[in-house]
Amino acid sequence: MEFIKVNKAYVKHIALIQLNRPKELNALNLQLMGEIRDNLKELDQDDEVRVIIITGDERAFAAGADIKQMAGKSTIDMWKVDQFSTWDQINKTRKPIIAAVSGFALGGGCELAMTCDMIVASETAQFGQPEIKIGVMPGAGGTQRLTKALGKAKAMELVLTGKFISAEEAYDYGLVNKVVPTEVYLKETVALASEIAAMSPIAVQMAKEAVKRSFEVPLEEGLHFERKNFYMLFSSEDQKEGMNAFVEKRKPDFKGR
Ligand code: DAK
Repeated sequence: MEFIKVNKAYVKHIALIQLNRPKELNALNLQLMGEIRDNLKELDQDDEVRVIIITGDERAFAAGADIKQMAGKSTIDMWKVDQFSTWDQINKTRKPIIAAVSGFALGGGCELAMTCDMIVASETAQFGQPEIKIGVMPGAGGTQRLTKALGKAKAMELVLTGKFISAEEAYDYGLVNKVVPTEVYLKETVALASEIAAMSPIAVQMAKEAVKRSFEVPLEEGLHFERKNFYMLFSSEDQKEGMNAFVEKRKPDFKGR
């Protein structure tokens, strides 16, 4: 791997993917995105991993897709590369993914963070979709996910002017889960990931699937889907362990079975 670093056991049950193009503010070139896709696929299959964190560095989570790589491309060049299958794969990851964001999360960087399930932001984080300033528009979900998170008025402002919002503002709009001092943003993300990693990984993944479904289907269909997953969990050992532990007044030890 050239553009990311991966630690499968950063902390017990928690894997860390760190974008590693610091000089280019972690601009997302095709190879980097492919590396994220391939590693997420592998981590999703690894029973030891329960939660995945994606981060950059203090200055930038990612300042967008690599403009230098895209500048001379034609429609057909872009079509042939079929980047969307990479982004779709990220979106299909069953395990929860938390973005630990410091500095710039712009364009594709903001879209990558929003494709994750939760975002922990440092005080210096800035979010935005500045594609409009370079003659294009968001292409990896920005117009949809930002609008669902921020509402029409604010999303429209960000997408049409390219201006950034601060971590605090992103928190007020519900785009991020929490804002913490820069020195501890990764530590705080690990703390959140650890809380989730202590739960039944099967229940976590089915719950994630059901929450995500709520963005795509009408309420009745979403409720039906939720019920199916709820019933399915009663055939897991973890359900017995969790409920027995409660009755016996002890901490559950979930095995992911
Ligand atoms: N691409 C390539 N290089 C970048 C970059 C980017 N997005 N952002 C920064 N860099 C590079 C700079 O060129 C500079 O390199 P050198 O000149 O030193 O070689 C280095 O990183 C440091 O940047 P600056 O010198 O500009 O640093 P400043 O602190 O002055 O400014 C900045 C930071 C983040 C405000 C500025 O760098 C900036 O405006 N960057 C561009 C932000 C942007 O427009 N992002 C949106 C890009 S378009 C798709 C999926 C996704 C997308 C498209 C398609 N498909 C699935 C098909 C996404 C598109 C985008 O994200």
